[in-house]
Amino acid sequence: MKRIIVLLSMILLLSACNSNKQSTVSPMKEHRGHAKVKGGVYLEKEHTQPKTNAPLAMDKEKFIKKMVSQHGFNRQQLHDVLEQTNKLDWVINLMDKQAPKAGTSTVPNGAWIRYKNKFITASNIAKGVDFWNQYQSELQRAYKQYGVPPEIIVGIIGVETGWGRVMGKTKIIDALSTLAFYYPRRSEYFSNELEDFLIMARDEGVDPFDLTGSFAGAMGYGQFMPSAFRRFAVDFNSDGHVDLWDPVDAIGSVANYFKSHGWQRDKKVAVMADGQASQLENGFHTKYSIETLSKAGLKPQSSLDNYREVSLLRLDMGDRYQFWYGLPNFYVITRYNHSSHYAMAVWQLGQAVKNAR
Ligand SMILES: [Ca+2]
Repeated sequence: MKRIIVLLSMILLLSACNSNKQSTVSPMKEHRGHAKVKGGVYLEKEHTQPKTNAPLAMDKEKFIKKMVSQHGFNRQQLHDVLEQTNKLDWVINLMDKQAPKAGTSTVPNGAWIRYKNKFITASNIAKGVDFWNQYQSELQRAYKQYGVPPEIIVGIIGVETGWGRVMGKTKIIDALSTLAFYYPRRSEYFSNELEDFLIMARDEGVDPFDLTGSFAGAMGYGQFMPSAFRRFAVDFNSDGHVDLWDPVDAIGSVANYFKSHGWQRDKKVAVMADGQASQLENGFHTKYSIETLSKAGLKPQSSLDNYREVSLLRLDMGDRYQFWYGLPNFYVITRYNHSSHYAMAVWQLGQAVKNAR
């Protein structure tokens, strides 16, 4: 997934405290049907939306041509479907606000503490325990099959959606068509996502206008993007459908995502260090030998699972920095969202829920 998702998750989780639990009935199940035209998507009813005259970042006709020639979509129906989408200017504004910014603080100011406190709270831990207890057998089955432990799956679904409480209310087709056709900076990425989304809706027999998610098109319990759906989502409850709004399919899909990105069964994630090494570059993408870190002044607080090469992680605790040895499984968590804070929050939330059970 992308950095945008975690920022969204933060906003959503903050608002989650004030909102009631959403219906857990999957929109996939509610609206599953059959397409009326060959190569078409299923449409529950005629969707009529105002047309827009704004300039295009990507040629709609070119997109339609590709969907017809490569995936056998019905040209006229797809044209009509895209005509009925809404251009969401607020989505473009939000995306602009989240464009990468340069420059970070050089003195500790508590950035990690502020981030962590959005997710690792007593109320969140209690909700995580409930989720774990409810889906204990499925979480165990996922661990057995994919090697990914319950605390990681529980941590991901907790940080992403508060265990299904906040899965987003934006029409995915509006979000994705807005970003594909009216947002040049990410147009290529989002037109590919729109492509995968339409294929998903057609394959699963759901009306694409019925599916809601984040403003960037992330869906369901684990906030999968459509491309992740096509590559990694699985039918973990064996009902014949792959449904990101079904908690059991989401559990299997998150586990499969991790396994596919190189998760190593029963290996550690990260180990805290004694000492300081502020002179070294840090981040999940860095690579150091244990000897280099030792010479810099760091010592692991427990075994490093025989790894000889690690990343150097630095958490801003407000009054000081805390250093960690990042192991390969930590890097795998960042494949879900490219952020050390994100990965650390997922892991620590999962651990906290595990300890509270
Ligand atoms: Ca299923």
